[in-house]
Amino acid sequence: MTTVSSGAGMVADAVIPAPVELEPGEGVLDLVTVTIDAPDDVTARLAGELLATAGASVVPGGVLVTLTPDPAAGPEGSRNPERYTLTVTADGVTVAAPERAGLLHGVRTLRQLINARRLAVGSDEVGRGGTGAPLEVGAVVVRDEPRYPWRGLSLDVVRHWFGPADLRAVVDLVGSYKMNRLHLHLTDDQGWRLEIPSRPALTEKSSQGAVSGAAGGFLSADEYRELQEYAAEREIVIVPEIDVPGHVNAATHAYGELMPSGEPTDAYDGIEVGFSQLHLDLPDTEPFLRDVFTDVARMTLGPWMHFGADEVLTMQPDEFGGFIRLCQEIVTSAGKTPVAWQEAAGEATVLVRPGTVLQYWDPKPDPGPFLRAAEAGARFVMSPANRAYLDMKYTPEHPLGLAWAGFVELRDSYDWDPAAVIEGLPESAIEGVSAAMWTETILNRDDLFSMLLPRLAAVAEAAWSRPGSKDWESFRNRISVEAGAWRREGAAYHPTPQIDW
Ligand code: TNX
Repeated sequence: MTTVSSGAGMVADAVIPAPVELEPGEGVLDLVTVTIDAPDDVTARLAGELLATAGASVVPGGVLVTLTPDPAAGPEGSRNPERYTLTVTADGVTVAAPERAGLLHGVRTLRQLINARRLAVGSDEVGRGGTGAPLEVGAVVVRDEPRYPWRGLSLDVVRHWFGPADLRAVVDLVGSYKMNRLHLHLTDDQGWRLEIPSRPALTEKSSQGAVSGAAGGFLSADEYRELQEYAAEREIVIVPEIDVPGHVNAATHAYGELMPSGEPTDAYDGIEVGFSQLHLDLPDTEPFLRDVFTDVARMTLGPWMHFGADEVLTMQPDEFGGFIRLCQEIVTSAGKTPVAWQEAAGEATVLVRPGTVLQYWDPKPDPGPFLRAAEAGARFVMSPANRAYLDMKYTPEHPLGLAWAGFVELRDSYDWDPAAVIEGLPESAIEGVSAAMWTETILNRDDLFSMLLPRLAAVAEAAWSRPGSKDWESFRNRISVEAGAWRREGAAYHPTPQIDW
């Protein structure tokens, strides 16, 4: 970040992910009370809610916070659709952006500036907001834009079930770090978590289980729509994943005709992977895939549909290739852009169509298949497990999480460049970055948040900020400031010794 330093104190140490440019000015503004002027009511309400979480009261006659459409906003010469400029002067606040996403990003930045000030005046703790101290934010101009368009979290709601209220909390969290995709892993061996109107048995027979006998659940079509609308208001797109042709025991438990024996498989509540599969040559397989993907496409507001393709350990390459081609055809015919795990690149033969998004998770010594896939027009979302799998334990002693990809401390999630993950991959093939949270050992919202925080903020910075703007020591400070907001909101986080809390 370009910081022209003056007397702005904590300002430069508040914003996560690090902005492109932050220029402190002269004077301060007290933001205890604010009045929001926005292009529409929904944006005004959201901006008000965000600033209220930092401790500002939204009232008539407060300091004016003006959100204004402006194509000239952002870093000089930027054409990035999410760019914004936040200007704080002694007279008021303006957020300018060409699109609504940028307006929200500017307010998110302002939320962090106020939060930093709130911490400094000692009104950090719950119930101590009424100290009467001013919330003085120093004058500043922030000009900002993201490095990558896809900045997300992939969340497994199968191994343990997280319902609409938890998912809305996750949407809010993701949004607060300017992330804009929430990918939901909705099906796996242990359960099926989305109502499919043409195939009701999927949720009737396979939604109630989870790992180790935990309670399951599913999103009804209405709940799924409401969640997507909630996310869309915050400029976050929900990406649904129906995982095939492996990880399908919930499907084969509901529909025996998907098995060569014609018999449904038993319910499964363990945590092994790679044992279940569909069969390309069975007559009921393709109709099943068409029904499911067509329904999900119809129910989905966003442009993407993820069809899984990971860890099919029991299948020959020919059959696997047939599935990858078929799924891309079905998803594309249903009007969506296919997304799949890296295995869909293909090994010897390229399997991907131009435009298909591959999610890279298992760092491989041979980049060949991925470079060939990129040449064929595949796009990449980077989720390298040793950096971005936030279900990995922080340390060997950590009570939650798995360890197959190693231990992932905060600094591991922070210190990496998405453009350097696959050697030789052109930067232009990178769509973005996604953290991932698998939930084999994650039982409830506190478990979930304590694994996400603080590491999600580190991955968000890897996705938003260019290497020249990033700095570990600065990030350590900014995290300790941001933690004031987590404490006030009662969000669980892991107090890693890497931070001076
Ligand atoms: C691998 S990586 C999986 C998941 C597990 C996860 C646990 C990938 C696409 N699949 O099935 O839950 O490891 O970390």
